[in-house]
Amino acid sequence: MNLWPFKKEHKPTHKILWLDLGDLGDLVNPAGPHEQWQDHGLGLLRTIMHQNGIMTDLASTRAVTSWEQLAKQLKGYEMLLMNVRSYTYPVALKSAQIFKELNPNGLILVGGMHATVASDEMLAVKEFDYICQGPGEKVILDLVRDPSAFPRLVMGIGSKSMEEWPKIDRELWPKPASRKLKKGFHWPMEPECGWGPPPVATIMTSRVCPWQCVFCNENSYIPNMGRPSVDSVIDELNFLDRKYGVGSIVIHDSMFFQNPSWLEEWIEKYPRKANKVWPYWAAGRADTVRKWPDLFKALVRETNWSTISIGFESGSDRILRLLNKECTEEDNLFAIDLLNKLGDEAKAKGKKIPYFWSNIMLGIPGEEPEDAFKTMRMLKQMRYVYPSISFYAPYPGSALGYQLIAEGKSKMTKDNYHRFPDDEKVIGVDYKFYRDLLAGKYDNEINAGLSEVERQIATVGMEAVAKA
Ligand code: B12
Ligand code: SF4
Repeated sequence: MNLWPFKKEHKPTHKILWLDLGDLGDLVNPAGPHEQWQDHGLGLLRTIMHQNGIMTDLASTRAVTSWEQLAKQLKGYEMLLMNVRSYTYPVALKSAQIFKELNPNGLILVGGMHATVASDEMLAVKEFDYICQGPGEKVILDLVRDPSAFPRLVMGIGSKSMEEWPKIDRELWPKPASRKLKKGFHWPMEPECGWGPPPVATIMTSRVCPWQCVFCNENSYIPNMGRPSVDSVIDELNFLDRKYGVGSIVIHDSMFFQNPSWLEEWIEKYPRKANKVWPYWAAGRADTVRKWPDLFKALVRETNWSTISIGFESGSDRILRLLNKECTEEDNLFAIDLLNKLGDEAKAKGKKIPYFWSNIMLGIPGEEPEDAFKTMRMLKQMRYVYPSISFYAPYPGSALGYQLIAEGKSKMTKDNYHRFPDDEKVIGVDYKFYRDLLAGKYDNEINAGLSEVERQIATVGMEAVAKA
């Protein structure tokens, strides 16, 4: 097997090492496409550092298949940098321990979402020398130049607007690490994942979601930040297209469908100025689709918003309230009906049919069987849908996550921040019921609440969970 970097004996080129995180082997022989996606936090900070003359080497836990292989690449550095999310924390911890064994005088600087929401957990680990909470773009240079000028827990500083961010130099991202994976990867663009043709360009056009869903709650830990201009987003896409080729786009924003004036400008300029009106994946909310239906229709029809990710989460008002989703059953049904019509219209004209990427949560503490049946009924009313179903996970950083962790009800441990959609995550939730539900054992109850037409729409089963 060919492993990146293709040298037997690894010799550091620079003194600082950026370690890209993910499960071992994800860039060698990955389980699915999402594991191969690149890390914008690492890309942005590494670009800033290199543009300012602070050069770094790169390794990736995803590009090796054993800790021994990783260890070879960690030796001989003065500093290790990592972007740690909760789901990469176990890998970050193990890497830090290996790094310190090999480089006892080396410093480890970490930042990222987990460092932000679970800094206590990281402060208790002696291997982490500096832990940065929040955005790092305005602090990374000073911190790396002279860490001793900072306290161990560093307050990150972000840009006022994403317009100030340099465009990521995508060649600073890790490469696919096997010959097989290299073929379809299109590095430094990203591989196809079923939403649009390759090469895929992942981009971000906004950083913060202003809502406060209790299972997510982003804006409690990312300060507000302006969107980049529509022109600069299109310029970057055209640049990437000229240099590497672009087949489709994934807009990684937590919430793309916000700021109507920005979206109106996008509708006006993207079809005219982009080299091609590439299809894209992006996220919205059912309540705002209902609030701004004309905007939604124009985005789908005119800008090729072909995969619309909506966090429907539940088909039951009781649960939506519990989640502080600020969307109702009626909002959800409005959005579903609208996309069914837009899909039918596209089909009749022989055009590409827009699909929902429909995020659904089951196993929410307090959910009753009838709530779950309503969710399944809602899903069955979507005519054009990729269901993305997962069991609710109490992540640190979210209000409900913190509460369940404090009550000792979370089954997610620091050694394993379960991130697989069908893992059991909360004590007291009847997962057998949900597995039976997804295996079709309650289809009679579910179908009894549906009209004849709705009943004919595809059945949703356990395989949908695997796709999430
Ligand atoms: C894109 C994205 C993804 C992509 C990831 C691609 C990749 N390889 O990175 C995909 C779609 C694969 C994904 C999947 C998941 N994701 Co996700 N994802 C995001 C999203 C929307 C954007 C991340 C991003 O690029 N941000 C922009 C960059 C610039 O920010 P950043 O990486 O945080 O880096 C900044 C700072 O953290 C800091 N920083 C970072 N590193 C360092 C290092 C140092 C030394 C310093 C000083 C500073 C610093 O500076 C950077 C610049 O400001 C975030 C939400 C968000 N708004 O960030 C969720 C988010 C990270 N995901 C989350 C979750 C839960 C998941 C899933 C588990 C969801 C699921 N149930 O399936 C899966 C897990 C996937 C897996 N592999 O296991 C949570 C993580 C919660 C947590 N506590 O960590 C988030 C925060 C969403 C949320 N609010 O719940 N995700
Ligand atoms: S779940 Fe979606 S809408 Fe709710 S806060 Fe998170 S990103 Fe925003």
